[in-house]
Amino acid sequence: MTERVAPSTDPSELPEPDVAIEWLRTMMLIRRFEERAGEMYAKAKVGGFLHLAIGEEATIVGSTRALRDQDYLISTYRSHGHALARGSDPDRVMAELFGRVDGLCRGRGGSMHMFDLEKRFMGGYGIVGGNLPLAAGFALASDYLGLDEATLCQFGDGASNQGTFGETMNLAALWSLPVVFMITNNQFGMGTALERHSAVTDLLRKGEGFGVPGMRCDGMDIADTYKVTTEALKIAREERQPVLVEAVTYRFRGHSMADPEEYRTKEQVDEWRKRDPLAVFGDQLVQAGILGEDERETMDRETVERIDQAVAFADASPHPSPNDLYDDIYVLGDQVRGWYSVDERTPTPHRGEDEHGMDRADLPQSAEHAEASGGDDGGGAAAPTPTDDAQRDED
Ligand SMILES: Cc1ncc(C[n+]2csc(CCOP(=O)(O)OP(=O)(O)O)c2C)c(N)n1
Ligand SMILES: [Mg+2]
Repeated sequence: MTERVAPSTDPSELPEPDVAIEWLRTMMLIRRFEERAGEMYAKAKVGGFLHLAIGEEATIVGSTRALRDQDYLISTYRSHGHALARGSDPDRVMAELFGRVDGLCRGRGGSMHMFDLEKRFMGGYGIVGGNLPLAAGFALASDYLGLDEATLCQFGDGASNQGTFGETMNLAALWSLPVVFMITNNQFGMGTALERHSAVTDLLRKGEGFGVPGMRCDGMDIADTYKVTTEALKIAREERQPVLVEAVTYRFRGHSMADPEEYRTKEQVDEWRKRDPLAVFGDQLVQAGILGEDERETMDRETVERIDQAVAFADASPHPSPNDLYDDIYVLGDQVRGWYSVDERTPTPHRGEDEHGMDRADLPQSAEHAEASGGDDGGGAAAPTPTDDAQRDED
């Protein structure tokens, strides 16, 4: 049996038994899901890329359990676990990996683009650092509408070097947005170790110069992650002060399924595996008398069966029809009104894409154009017209 390191949280700080068991069950669900996803990828059931978060379960579950239902969560391409932790149906998450119509995004997103608006899980983004400005946008919307919601934005240690990081920290602090930024510091950006990609390796300090204070949690310890994220969300929500949390964790698998892992030693991986969040937290619950060893095994067996069901569901779901290829690409005129919206679907560039540089007089006069350029929608501020845009270009 692998040697295990004791958790940093004192047993007296464990949550109520039913809460603790739910945390463990969710971490198990993510672990077993991820393992099976890797197998399905090897069997070519899953296309594209596949990034597993095995080892990072305590960071995912500890932080998301600090959220309220109405709060927003946004993460990266390593996000199957985030969808599951937020309560998305495992059947539909697996079907999304398989690219099937019953997938969370009807098979259009795949592994990197999970999205579940109902659960306020806003993705799933492939562009490193691309989710930070979006998170600030959600927080701005909540703030503007006077709603008591907060946003949790998770991204990697590598993403903290992106330009979007500084830009977003600045505006979030300037506009007092209710957002918590969490760096999932798993020690690597692809094959580059933290000390080789970031001049500042105390990542919690990277927001300070922008007015965003930092906190750190043990991302291998679910109770500590929960505690620190709860505190950060309270500050963001009540004091309108964005916070940066560094969750120190590790991924046990390669960056993606295509990673030969030549940049780290087996010894280092083994050292971190002693801190496996599922094993350590499970042990702690058994020692505290919250869970029997047999119950723990039963939970695991039930989890494996649940994943069997998800795979069967995904396999039985049809592939999307080629006829649907152009669905959900354009914003149609009857969905969002504006001069940019389109009113028909074609496989060729829509005429709307050519309208930016046209003189107003030459524009086709559809209902959408009439409304947006000062028509009778009574909606207050008029949408920008191509003429406005042309004017701005000249500036
Ligand atoms: C803008 C951008 N640059 C480069 C990449 C290629 N890329 C994909 S993942 C990755 C590493 C990111 O590391 P980190 O932010 O630490 O996240 P982790 O993969 O460790 O979860 C890179 C460079 C990308 N997807 N987007
Ligand atoms: Mg990383």
